[in-house]
Amino acid sequence: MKIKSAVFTISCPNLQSCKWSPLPEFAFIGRSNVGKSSLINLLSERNDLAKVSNVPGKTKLMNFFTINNAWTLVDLPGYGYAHVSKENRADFNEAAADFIENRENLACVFVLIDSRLPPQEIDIEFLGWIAETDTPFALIFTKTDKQSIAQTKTAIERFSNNVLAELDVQPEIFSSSSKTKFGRTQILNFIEQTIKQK
Ligand SMILES: Nc1nc2c(ncn2[C@@H]2O[C@H](COP(=O)(O)OP(=O)(O)OP(=O)(O)O)[C@@H](O)[C@H]2O)c(=O)[nH]1
Ligand SMILES: [Mg+2]
Repeated sequence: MKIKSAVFTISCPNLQSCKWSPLPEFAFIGRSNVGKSSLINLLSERNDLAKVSNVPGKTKLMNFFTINNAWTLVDLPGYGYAHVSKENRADFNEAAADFIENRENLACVFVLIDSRLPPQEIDIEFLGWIAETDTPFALIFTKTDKQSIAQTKTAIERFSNNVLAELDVQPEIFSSSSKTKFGRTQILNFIEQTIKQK
């Protein structure tokens, strides 16, 4: 897919303030600092579309970017630094949870996992939660440039055997590096296919 245009449209603190849109939306969520904003910049081929930072918790609002006037990337706040919700959902941003459960035109949520770490409790909890919603989701193992291909493969296998095996739904799995651009084409192809199936 060629990216002809990538435009920031709106930031929303909650679902109610998100404008209705006919365009399919693809959202990115994961632990703070996992690389959500960097991946959005990689996919859109824009270095500074989404704000990247070394300070975890940089993205606090839900940020919307319209691509090719045809679909939307949504940068969701990272979990792991948010407060625990009152309804005892997993420990992640309540607005993001509401968005994932109730946004009508949400086509897919990409859950980002740091490929260098053993399965993290908060990721396990989040996946357990999202698998119980009707929302389609896929996984992206990030920062693959920081280790060997074999190490990433082992990490994904370990995650699949220990975490995904427990879920009723089996998500697509991608890996990525915003430094080497690895994974960009596969993720964009998946987005393109998902839009066609709508
Ligand atoms: N080497 C490497 N560094 C990365 C990669 N992706 C992100 N980073 C770095 O990781 C840090 C966090 O990246 P962000 O994209 O801001 O992470 P985020 O998930 O949006 O973080 P929050 O908005 O705080 O939740 C930055 O210093 C990035 O440069 C990657 O693929 N490879
Ligand atoms: Mg961010």
